[in-house]
Amino acid sequence: MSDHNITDYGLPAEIHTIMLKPTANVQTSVVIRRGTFRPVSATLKRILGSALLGMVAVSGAMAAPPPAPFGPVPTERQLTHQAMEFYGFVHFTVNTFTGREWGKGDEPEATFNPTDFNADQIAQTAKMAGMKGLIFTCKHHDGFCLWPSQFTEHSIKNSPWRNGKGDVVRDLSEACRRAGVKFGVYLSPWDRNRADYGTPAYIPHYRDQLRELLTHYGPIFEVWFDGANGGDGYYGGAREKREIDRRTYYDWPNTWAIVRQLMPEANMFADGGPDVRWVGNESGRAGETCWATLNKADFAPGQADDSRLNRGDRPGTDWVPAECDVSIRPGWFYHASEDAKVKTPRQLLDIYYQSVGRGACLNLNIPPDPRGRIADADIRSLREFRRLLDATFLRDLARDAQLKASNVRGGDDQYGTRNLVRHRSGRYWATDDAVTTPEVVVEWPSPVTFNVISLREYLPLGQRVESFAVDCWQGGTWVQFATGTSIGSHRLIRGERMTTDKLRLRITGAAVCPALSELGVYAEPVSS
Ligand code: FUL
Repeated sequence: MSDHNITDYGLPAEIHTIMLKPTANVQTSVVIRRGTFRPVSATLKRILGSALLGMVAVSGAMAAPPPAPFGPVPTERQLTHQAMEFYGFVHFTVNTFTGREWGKGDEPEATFNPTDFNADQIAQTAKMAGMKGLIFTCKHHDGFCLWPSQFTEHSIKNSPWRNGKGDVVRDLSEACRRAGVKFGVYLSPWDRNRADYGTPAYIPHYRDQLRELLTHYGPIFEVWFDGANGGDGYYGGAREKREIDRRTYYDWPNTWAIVRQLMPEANMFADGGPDVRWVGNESGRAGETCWATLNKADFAPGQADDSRLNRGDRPGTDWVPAECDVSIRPGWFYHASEDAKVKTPRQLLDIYYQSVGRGACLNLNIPPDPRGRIADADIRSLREFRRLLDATFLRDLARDAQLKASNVRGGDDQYGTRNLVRHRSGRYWATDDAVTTPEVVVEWPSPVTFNVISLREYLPLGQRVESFAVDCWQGGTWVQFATGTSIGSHRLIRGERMTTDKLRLRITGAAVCPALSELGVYAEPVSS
């Protein structure tokens, strides 16, 4: 309900409320401050009348009700997370010094001894690349803790680095805050060092470590639960193979409850969620069709149907969007032998379009070297990748165009096409309930050249669109530029460069009337 105080008619201070037009969910009341009631003159009635009409227009009291949400919808926590789109992983531990990818758990603590650790250099690299957060491997499968955990001796406190007084988790979390980059934690459930791994005694230990990380290092935006679990290891000297029941061993519901209680804003990543799901591969590629919904009861960390995770389930019971985790190098940890195999800016760009551009988040791993810094080769690649992205998305050509839709909900400006280009929070273009296959024509006064289309659905109303097509006006006829299926939080379509003064988005299938918050048109720089 919105109130308008009219105080400039010289009326005394008693308050009367005039209900204007109650609609399904919008009511506007006009509050007039008055003292003694006096009959209102004809002129005043006229003034009041037009003032009220104006206010009705401003307040949106005549607006059509918004579309009803469809299917599962994201939580506030998930919305915030999906909006980040691009963040990074930092894999750093004893493996950085042994050259392994999976430490066995028997590495002496003295193994960890970076020569020139610089948390700011790592956080600033992430910021330069455009990452909105960094997730740190506080403990990988080898069990070595990169913070001085009070629950184990197998940690940094027994390493020579800073005479055992160092704390990488502290340094990196603080450097991230200085850089304006959010901080997240990876705590491997599998611990190849612990003698009690595989027995019930390990679970309280794992939870103690989780509590330490969630209470000592400030806000955590994501907690990453790895599905890699069980197998051979040191296990306190037993040196044997230990299998666990991936579905029941960790008692996940009660482990996750700790995160909810101590860090309610954190999103939890695991194979099938609860908040963010694995995309089913480590190459950074979401499915060409990628739904944000999933039947999450079918999954547990380490028990995953990769192709379903890659694509999502539709219909699906829960909102669990995908995250694409991929390393800038072949391995997750730094190996000098891979210095020449750092992904090129173009490879990173392809990954971006196939992850962020398919409605998933991109979690790109940048592993520090034995100095404790990101190597030059990685920085060079990230810098050029960022430059190419910025050069592409600096200017939305649709902002210079006229956008006309075949239908606008209630014929109402509130749901008009300008919401597709102005990106005002909470605003979107929507159609009447009965219209599920509308189109929008984008027209420029003179031809433009583009090769990237950007679409976003208004996520609080669920994932509604099931297929779409984009056409380009060429030689007096429509030529198809691209077709697609899921849109979700973001869909980027990258094609051949086209020059035109008219473009058309056709929604060719939707479960219910569409609600889109963006239709952007961009051009990659010719040299890229
Ligand atoms: C996997 C792990 O086994 C890898 O070492 C790495 O941490 C990757 C992100 O997840 O499951």
